[in-house]
Amino acid sequence: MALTNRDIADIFERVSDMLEIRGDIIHRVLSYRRASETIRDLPRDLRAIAAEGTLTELPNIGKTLAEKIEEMLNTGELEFYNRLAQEIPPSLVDIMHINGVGPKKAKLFWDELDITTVEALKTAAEEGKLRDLPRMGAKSEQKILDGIEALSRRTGRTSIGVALPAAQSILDQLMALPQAIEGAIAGSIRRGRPTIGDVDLLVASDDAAPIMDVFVNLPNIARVLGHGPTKSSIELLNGLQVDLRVLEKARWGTALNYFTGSQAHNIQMRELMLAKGYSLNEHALRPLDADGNMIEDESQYVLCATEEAVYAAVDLPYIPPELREDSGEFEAARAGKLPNLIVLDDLRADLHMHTTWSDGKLSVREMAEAARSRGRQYIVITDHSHYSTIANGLTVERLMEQHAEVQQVAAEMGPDFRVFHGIEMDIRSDGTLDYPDEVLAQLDFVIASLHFSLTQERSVITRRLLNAIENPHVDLIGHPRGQLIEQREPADLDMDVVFEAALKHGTALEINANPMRLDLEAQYARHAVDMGVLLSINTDAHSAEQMDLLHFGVLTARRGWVEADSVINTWPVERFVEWVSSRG
Ligand code: DGT
Ligand code: CA
Ligand code: CA
Ligand code: ZN
Repeated sequence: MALTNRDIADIFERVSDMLEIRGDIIHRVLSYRRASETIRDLPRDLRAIAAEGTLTELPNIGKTLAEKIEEMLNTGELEFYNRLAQEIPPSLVDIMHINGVGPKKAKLFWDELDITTVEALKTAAEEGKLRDLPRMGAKSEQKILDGIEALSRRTGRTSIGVALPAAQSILDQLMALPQAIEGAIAGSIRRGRPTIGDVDLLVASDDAAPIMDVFVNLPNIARVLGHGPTKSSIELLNGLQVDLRVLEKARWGTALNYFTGSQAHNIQMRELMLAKGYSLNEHALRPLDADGNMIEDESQYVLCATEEAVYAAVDLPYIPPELREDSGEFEAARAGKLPNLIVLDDLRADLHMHTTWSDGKLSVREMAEAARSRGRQYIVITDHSHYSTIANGLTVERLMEQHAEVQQVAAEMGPDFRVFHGIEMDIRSDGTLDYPDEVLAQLDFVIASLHFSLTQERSVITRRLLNAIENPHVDLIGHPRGQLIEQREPADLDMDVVFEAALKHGTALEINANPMRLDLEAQYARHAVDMGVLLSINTDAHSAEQMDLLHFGVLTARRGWVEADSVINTWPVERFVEWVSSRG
């Protein structure tokens, strides 16, 4: 089978990892890794670029790598990789991806114990064979077992940050066709799950064929997986599968409801329908006779053009998609207690962003202008504190210099767009805060975040976070659990204790809207607001484009049953100012 962009990116990534294990110079290791990243994010098919002869114009692709890409496109293989695999077992790469194991340890296990697979490493760790190796011990042996456990929890699903824009772009192209009447992204994206298995698109039309034809002939897709009259599937260059179903408008409600799911929600819907004397599938409500058998007369089928009609058939109000997980939404709907979910327009402010003073791309003024042009009414500039040296964190001295600049920009922006000065302060590994109280007292708003030593044990890291929550100057905890979706496990915090403390001290907790983070995740956000804890949804933007990610935070909040009033940056600026001034 012909190799796709994703296959080629995967091969380069493996080559890079294998070279690193072999101990090649870092420059060579990185050249393959960067090429892999370039290819993975490429919006166009490599085959087309190769045909134009412009491979070397891509970032991070020189002559040698371009030749290797052509070799793979032409032969489906890479001779260099095959030779390398004779020398370094490719399965060592999986070992290197265990949290806490790098290339050196992978090589150590291979050299000393002939371990080449994760399975063999697990057995060796369980049998206590790793602890006596150089630079190892019982504790690091246990960490490796934890790391293997964490690795097995990774699912290979795609971030919603990648899947949603891809789905929207395809849907937009289909909706531009005259035959398309209505369209929607269904499935897990519509429910706002942080990760996506595959994309489910629905289009209503009386003439499916031209829509299907455009779909399977979209430019820059990896392959067509199926092409039928009402359902087709394609695979995108990044490996994501997209299913499209085309159906008549009269059945839109039942189809959209069914394909939005979740499966657990659908099962409950079917039960409710049965109690009403209907069998429900993705097409229609089909009446049952007195013995509970389906009546085969199609003229008696009930078609629903809207989802509202589907819910009305079981005497329920419309249930928003983000709640459809069979986690209490039916009870709430029956009791008339569905939440009035927050919407993007409720957010008046963004309270977490970075500038060139630390690791951001734009100046204070440019970030302010970018936020204003996106309709925000106020922002807080929150660069990193000193402890984050890799992010060019601010010493107290530089913080004070920045203060002058923020005030200048604030003055120039006028009264209708307020710019406040804050900080994203590190909670150091030893649990102390990165600035003394008298410095914090001078800032308009203080975020405290954990960035380092996230694998500390539960009691230690929980205590660390409490130090920040309990400090009267700290207003918000940034990305509280420290997770990176599909990449880094959250810290092992005792969240009940965290919520109790946040409630007691009135400290808000963030829903970081960056789709790599989505932290707090929905189930934690729901628990927090249930207890009365305040939240804040922020982009943590390091560039203007990242300010457009706010809606992912809103989706996450909606999945967490969050209403606008619990979120401090929905408040008018006067109320926000009053709240921060009432604190330390
Ligand atoms: P994903 O793709 O893993 O991120 O999650 P979903 O929820 O998008 O799941 P998917 O794509 O397999 O199916 C889309 C929707 O179709 C799903 O949410 C509910 C519905 N569905 C699929 N298979 C079944 C099934 O076997 N039973 C029921 N009741 N519903 C199903
Ligand atoms: Ca899906
Ligand atoms: Ca699907
Ligand atoms: Zn941060």
